Amino acid sequence: MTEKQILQPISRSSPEKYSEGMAREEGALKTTTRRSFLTGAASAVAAATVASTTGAVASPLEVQPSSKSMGRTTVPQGYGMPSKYEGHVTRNRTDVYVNKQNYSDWSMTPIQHQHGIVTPNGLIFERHHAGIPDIDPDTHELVIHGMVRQPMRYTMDNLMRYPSISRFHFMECSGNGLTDWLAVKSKTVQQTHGLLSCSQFTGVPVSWLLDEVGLESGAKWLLFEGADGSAHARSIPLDKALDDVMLVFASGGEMLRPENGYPLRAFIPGWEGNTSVKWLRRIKVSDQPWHLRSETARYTDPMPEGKFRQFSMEMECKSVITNPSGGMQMQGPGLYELQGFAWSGNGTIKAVDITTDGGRTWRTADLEGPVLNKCLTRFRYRWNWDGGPAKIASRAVDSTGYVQPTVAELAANRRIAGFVQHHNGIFPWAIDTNGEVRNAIA
Ligand SMILES: Nc1nc2c(c(=O)[nH]1)N[C@H]1C(S)=C(S)[C@@H](COP(=O)(O)O)O[C@H]1N2
Ligand SMILES: [Mo]
Repeated sequence: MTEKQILQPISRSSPEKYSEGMAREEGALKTTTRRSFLTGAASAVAAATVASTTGAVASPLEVQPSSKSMGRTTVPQGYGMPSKYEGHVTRNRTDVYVNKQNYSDWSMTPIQHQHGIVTPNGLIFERHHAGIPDIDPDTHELVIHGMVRQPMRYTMDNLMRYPSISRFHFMECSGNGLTDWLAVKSKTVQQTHGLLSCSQFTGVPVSWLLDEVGLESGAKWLLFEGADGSAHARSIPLDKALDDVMLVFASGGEMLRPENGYPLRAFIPGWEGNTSVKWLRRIKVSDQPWHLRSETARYTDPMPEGKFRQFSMEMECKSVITNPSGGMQMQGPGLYELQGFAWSGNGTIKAVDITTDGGRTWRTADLEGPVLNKCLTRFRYRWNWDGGPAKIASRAVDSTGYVQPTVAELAANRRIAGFVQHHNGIFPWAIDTNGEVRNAIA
């Protein structure tokens, strides 16, 4: 589907009202249609229509058809679905990579359509190496063994009888932004930054179970292994596990979706998504890491001297403007609110700066609470677009003082050829005089 998101300027006469979140003014009955979805060749004509509906309405409010009849009745039992008018909000595969099979695959979160910090469960990006297994929680078990005093086997029933905790965290694949290194650029923010999600995750801190099995002295690393066809596994340092690693069975208030690890996954806050092993079946305790495929052949960073860096697992501070973003269409000069997300695997977001002139000058954006540890933080910035060519970007700073680097700064510390992991560079969108927004990464 080729849809264009139309961005309406905020009425110039009432910017201060807008800041109170207003969509309607008393008396004049102004409506601010901030966006509308249009297809193909009709877009130019339709865009003009959208523009003309903004502003003062001459006639009094009419009774609309939905008020003249009874609505649909509630089904006695069923799972609620989004409005049929939201059908364009979907997870999508990449637009520039041609995947030759469906087993090692991924789909991306439409972050340009995400309101607030929580990604709906049906829109959490998917990344799997051997398809999505269908696991029955009644037969699924987790084993903890290795350098422990008492190896244990847990059913899902056992695990869910433990006290649990719920935490808001982001999850990002270390390959997020990998197409930005390619010659062919992705168009939308979904495709440049959509290997990213955020939810409230519920589960049991792994430290409680480790306490129960009893660690032997010298224990330093944990193996997490999945029950999927790839038997995906990662080595996690014990320090991290004891700090904040969770065994998660729910996100966004319900049990995990099959694609996200149902019925049980590891959740390693702030670290590359690959470490959060889904369909978790085994934890083994050892005194050293395993140097698995995802720690040697993959998920390593090429360094300038020709070596590869292993175990670079924290997702460093990053941000991106989601509105406006690639593929959207600005509707003429005026006041716009730039919005986006910032996040850091090393703490909270301290500040986000915005440039609208390609990095010459920077100004501070507003952060919207809650600002949580290792969690998406929303930023907003009001900008008066004069209709000229512009280059907009965001730059985040986290609680450690780390500043999101430019692509040039990143490149100076990495060997670019083949470099696909851990791209947290400042990301620019270009706005043309005709209002088109496009990927402007060099
Ligand atoms: N068992 C298993 N766990 C896995 C994977 C996998 O293929 N198998 N993929 C990993 C990768 S690369 C990422 S980015 C995250 C993605 O989690 P999500 O699909 O819930 O977004 O899961 C990780 N855990
Ligand atoms: Mo990943």
